[in-house]
Amino acid sequence: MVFTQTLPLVPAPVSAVAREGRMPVTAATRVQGSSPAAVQLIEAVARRTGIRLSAADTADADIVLRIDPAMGAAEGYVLTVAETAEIVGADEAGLFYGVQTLLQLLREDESGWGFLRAEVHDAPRFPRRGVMLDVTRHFFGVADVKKFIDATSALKFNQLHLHLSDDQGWRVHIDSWPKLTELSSSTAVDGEPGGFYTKDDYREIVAYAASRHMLLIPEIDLPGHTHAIGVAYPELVESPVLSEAFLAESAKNGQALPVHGESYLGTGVGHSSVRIHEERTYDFVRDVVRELAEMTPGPYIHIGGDESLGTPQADFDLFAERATAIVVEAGKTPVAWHEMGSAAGIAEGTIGQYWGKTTPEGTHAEEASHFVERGGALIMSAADAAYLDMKYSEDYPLGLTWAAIIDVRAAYEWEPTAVLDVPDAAILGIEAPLWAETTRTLSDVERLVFPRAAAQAEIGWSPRSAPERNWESFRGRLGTLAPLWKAEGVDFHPAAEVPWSER
Ligand code: TNX
Repeated sequence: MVFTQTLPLVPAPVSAVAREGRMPVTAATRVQGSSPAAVQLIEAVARRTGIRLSAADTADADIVLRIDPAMGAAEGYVLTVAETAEIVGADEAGLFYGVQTLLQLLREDESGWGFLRAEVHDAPRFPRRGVMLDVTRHFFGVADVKKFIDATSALKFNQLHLHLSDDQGWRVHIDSWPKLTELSSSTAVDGEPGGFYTKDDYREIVAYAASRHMLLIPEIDLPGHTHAIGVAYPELVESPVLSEAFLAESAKNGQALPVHGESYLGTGVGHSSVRIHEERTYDFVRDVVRELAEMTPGPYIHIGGDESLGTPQADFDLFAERATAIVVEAGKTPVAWHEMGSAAGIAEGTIGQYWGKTTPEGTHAEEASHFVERGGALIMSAADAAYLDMKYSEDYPLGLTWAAIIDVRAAYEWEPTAVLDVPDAAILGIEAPLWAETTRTLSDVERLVFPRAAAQAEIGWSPRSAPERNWESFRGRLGTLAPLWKAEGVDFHPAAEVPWSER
């Protein structure tokens, strides 16, 4: 059996050699140091096994964690488990990832708990490995976001993109435009309750993500997906543009049409736009970007740009140029959905997020390539492979189908450098978005995200040439995550393609 020699690790490391036997884990097992990674290890082992390892500040502890900057590769680590265990991180993130790998080696058998013996050398393929959570169509509070961070950072994702504004709601407080949260945050799709993050909530999420080595990327979606802005400030937003397709879709779904200045509870897209030729629009964008930049330590601000279907092309391009320039003036690097690549003068260095298909359609590839021509780079979120909100199967109760039906194998089998005709170096990494039209609870979110996020984690982290980097190996390794998710209370879809293990 091929799986018996394979270590139960996802994402697959650069190299891993299984050794004979296990290192027992008992209450007498001592972990060196009080580093954040050591504390996280002790807490995670306690949650999983009920055994609380002791902290001991001696170099002869049973589990030693240390940083060696000479190791080079950012986020890399070397993990050795024999009589004792050692994790050497290239940096704090590397140490954290070494701990995540060690936790996947923690297994229970007839003799009790132990770490499988192994020697692992590891570092990521791509510097950016992201997940996106849409908190607009349904709102998820701080505790939910923290749990989402825990479960995704354990798969070595290092970027959390929060989609903070859309037609259905505005989800972060902005002091200079207070009506946004006062009037535009209380509802969600189908009239479900909404919500928003205070500035303290937002800072708490940023800090929590950082403690798990995840960088927060806030998105304010512009110039479309802005109906909610018009509920608070009607003068900033055009009247809804209702295309034939939009009317048909709304009728099919039995959803009321959007009305200027009133909350929108449907899921239609492409009907809204801010006023492109009003200076006040840019005062608004400047204030929002400034306040977000002040509370976002990471280098990026996402300015949206998708599906502005009712906005004339020239207006859209003008807006894209001005909005990205505003982000640069605020000292941040703009990120935008690939449509903004239509603007000749988009700010230099803007990062494009490609959400077309694995075989590009229409103008998508051309728009995406323009970011690279302007000195920027790309994040790949191919909708028919990496989208976490697509159904697993036709009859799956959650999710949408417009891009594809994505089973676990389809989520796994795509190559981010093979989609567009750009140099490999222009691909910063991948991002897997979870759009929240159909997810009312965090459990709903988790069942769409897990296990498919693990497939995206492996695509983002593991070398394309790693011996285990194939579906047959992946499905076996993936199945071994079930007991870890159960111990953490993370719901997942037990897809029939995967041989799930009990322990
Ligand atoms: C398209 S992908 C959208 C979102 C929807 C999503 C649903 C993208 C940039 N925009 O507004 O939520 O499809 O899958």
